[in-house]
Amino acid sequence: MIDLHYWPTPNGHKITIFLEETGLAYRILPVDIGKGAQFQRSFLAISPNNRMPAIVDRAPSDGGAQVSVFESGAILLYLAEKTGKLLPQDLRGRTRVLEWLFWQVGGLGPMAGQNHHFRNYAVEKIPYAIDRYVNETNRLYGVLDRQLSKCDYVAGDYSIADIAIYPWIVPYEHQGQTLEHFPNVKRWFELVSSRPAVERAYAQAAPYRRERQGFTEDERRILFGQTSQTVGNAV
Ligand SMILES: N[C@@H](CCC(=O)N[C@@H](CS)C(=O)NCC(=O)O)C(=O)O
Repeated sequence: MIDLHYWPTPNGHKITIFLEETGLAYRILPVDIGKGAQFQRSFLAISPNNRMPAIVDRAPSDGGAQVSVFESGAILLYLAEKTGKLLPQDLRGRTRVLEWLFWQVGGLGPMAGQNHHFRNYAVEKIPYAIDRYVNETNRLYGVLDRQLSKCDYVAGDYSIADIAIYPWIVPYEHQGQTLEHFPNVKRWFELVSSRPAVERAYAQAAPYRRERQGFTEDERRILFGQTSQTVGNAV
């Protein structure tokens, strides 16, 4: 049984997709990031970056004490190694998947995240910041499109690379992008969207979704107002 500390955001969806694809038993422990649950001491003990997702594996493959993992890329890698699924074992196949996994966690995720922030969430609309992140997201979509012109999935067969990237393409309209400009991304996006496990993973989000758009003042302070001094006293 895997404990998944989760909230329905792109980084959270990565892990439910993996778990649904592989059938590993799991339970969701919600981390309401708008209420500051990510700063609770018990959560910081397993996720020192005060971000979700994080997992606790109570039955690790070495038979030892439970293992906790934070950072979505590290979690996907850990679970792929635990199950022997969705990550090739040969040197070249594995390296290719890891390249695109790291491309997502180091590039697409942070850039699209800042794009969401400045384009959609910031009270003050700063044209330079919006252009910078919309353009950089656009460049990254172009990189992905070129890669997907060579293969059905990002790194050969369907893998943790696709699982990491897909949830960051789902909100493409919020990133000021259109898939019509990226035909290979569009084809791949439709292919991944139609996977039953992906549909089941997104269905897990339903109980935690809120109707209201935008953030309250408290949520803005909790999500966008932290410094090194406030973490741990944020709630
Ligand atoms: N690099 C981290 C990013 C995780 C992350 O940013 N999680 C966000 C939600 S998508 C979060 O927990 N935000 C809470 C906050 O900003 O306080 C990963 O890939 O796991």
